[in-house]
Amino acid sequence: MPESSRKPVLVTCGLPYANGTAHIGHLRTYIPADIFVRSLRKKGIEVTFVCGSDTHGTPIVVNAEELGITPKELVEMYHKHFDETFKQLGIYFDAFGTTDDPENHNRTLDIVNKMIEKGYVYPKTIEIAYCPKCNRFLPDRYVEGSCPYCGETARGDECDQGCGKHLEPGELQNPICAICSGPAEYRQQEHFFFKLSEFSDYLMDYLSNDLGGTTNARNYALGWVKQGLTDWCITRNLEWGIKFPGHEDLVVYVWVDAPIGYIAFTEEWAAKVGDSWEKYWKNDGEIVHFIGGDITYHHCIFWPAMLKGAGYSVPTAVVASGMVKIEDKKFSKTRGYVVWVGEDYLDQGFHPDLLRYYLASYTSHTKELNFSWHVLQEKINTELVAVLGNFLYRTILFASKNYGKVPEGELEPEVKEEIEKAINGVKVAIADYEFKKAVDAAMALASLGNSYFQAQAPWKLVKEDKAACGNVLYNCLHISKALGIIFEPVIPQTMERAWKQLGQEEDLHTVQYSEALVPIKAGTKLAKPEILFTKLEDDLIGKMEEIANQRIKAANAKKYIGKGSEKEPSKSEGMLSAEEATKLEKKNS
Ligand code: B3M
Ligand code: ZN
Repeated sequence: MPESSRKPVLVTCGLPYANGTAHIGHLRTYIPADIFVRSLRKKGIEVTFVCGSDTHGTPIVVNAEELGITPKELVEMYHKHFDETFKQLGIYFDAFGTTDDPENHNRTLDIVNKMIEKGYVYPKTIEIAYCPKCNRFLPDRYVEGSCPYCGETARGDECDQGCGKHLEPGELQNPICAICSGPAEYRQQEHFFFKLSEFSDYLMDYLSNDLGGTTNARNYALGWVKQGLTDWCITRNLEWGIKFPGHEDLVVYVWVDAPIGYIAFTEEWAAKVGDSWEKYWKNDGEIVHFIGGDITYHHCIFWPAMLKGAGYSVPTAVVASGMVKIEDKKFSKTRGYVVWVGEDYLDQGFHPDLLRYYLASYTSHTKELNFSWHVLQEKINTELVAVLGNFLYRTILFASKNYGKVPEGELEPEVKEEIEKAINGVKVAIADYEFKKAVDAAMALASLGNSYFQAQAPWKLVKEDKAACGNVLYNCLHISKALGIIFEPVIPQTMERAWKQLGQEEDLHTVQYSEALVPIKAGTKLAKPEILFTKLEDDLIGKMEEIANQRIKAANAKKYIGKGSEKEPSKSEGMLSAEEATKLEKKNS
């Protein structure tokens, strides 16, 4: 079956919480997703790529309260930030909405009502943490205590410091109010539950036989189903959110309406371009979710059960990325082990493609990825500068100096074979979510180009036999064209520059892989050659390391001062105590 007859594919990325700025941890999911989308398009497959801001739930309300603004104001600010940042990085969503959009309110109500109609939702009186001093119920992040499973410090809905289990309201032991730090008590209240336990057999079958994506996601999820699923409390006592039908005092739990955002954003896209959202969510189009590994439970258990229960299509694949480390230390915003996309990277003048390249090529998608300025320097200088950039520049420079255009020539069979090998390597690897393997396959072609150029020594040949030399350059230029196409998904902006230098007029972003085998046209006028990648110098990397060290020191000092002080932790600095903040950071990372 030709690839282009594959069904349309909807690709989504885990929604960023609109309560903080973008960091490298976010990009570990979004950049590979963008590469995947670009690669599908290069295969001629119809793709829709959607994402949006996650705007509900306690993470948003807590942060807005700390800043003294409304949740709406908070999410508007960060939504704009994420939208702009993604574009700067070359990540273009077909729709980037928010979970507070009317489309999401409506779709959530529809799904919740369907689940109710089908008898999958029931009321139950449970114990909810309540702070008598603050006079309020304490959902999720508003309450801390110890995990009933492993004993670690945990928050209301998740054992975030220990075993990672999702916690239901009332499960947390020794609850403490996260606002006033006073002891909380449990009070009885009626809430609504989704009969997740009824989906065990369905999920077992779905996870074992139907769900594609990375094996880490599938295996974790199967393990949880085998342990036994308990029903899921889907309502919360909050003002901000999507009201639970018929109960003005309750909203749905954020993990109900957040993934429904994927559908709402597909609807937003469909309305904008006059297409159908149902082809993905009601029919048999593919649905591929890119997520961070820490939200596998929500995407492989809750989400397919909800969709199945409400009569919607379920995901075809869940692709879960590994965690990010910073300079070999566990990622932590509060401890300073973080790289902010704006202030630490783009604002310092680093090109977005360098980071895209790093994230795609450092290691396999499901493994832990370490970011280090030193490694960035080494990878850029020895791979992008010395191999890919060097080959493209020397080829275009030599050809334009000596011929001014693509000279006459014929593609040598071995060269053609190598190009085919590279295209196939890239296509297969990306289809398997093996982004590093794809980059390796593409880079092997650039290496081959360099060896070929070196072995043919055109700088000598040009003096002896200009036509033979022209043939060598013809082959090099054709390899360059192929490189532009196969590297475009990874480093789109830079490859577009190379593409123009090669005198190519078509839009590189819509050019398909098959074009990489179409011989470059002799006589095509070459544009002015320009260096594509410049070396990252020691000074710059030293400066970045210094900034990172200062941040870690400052974070440590803050912790020290916090501990020594007798006063309540100041609420001006993000308003949270160091401990609360660490937990929030962890969730947001
Ligand atoms: N907003 C972020 C996270 O927990 C969360 C993702 C929602 S995806 C539907 O990683
Ligand atoms: Zn635990």
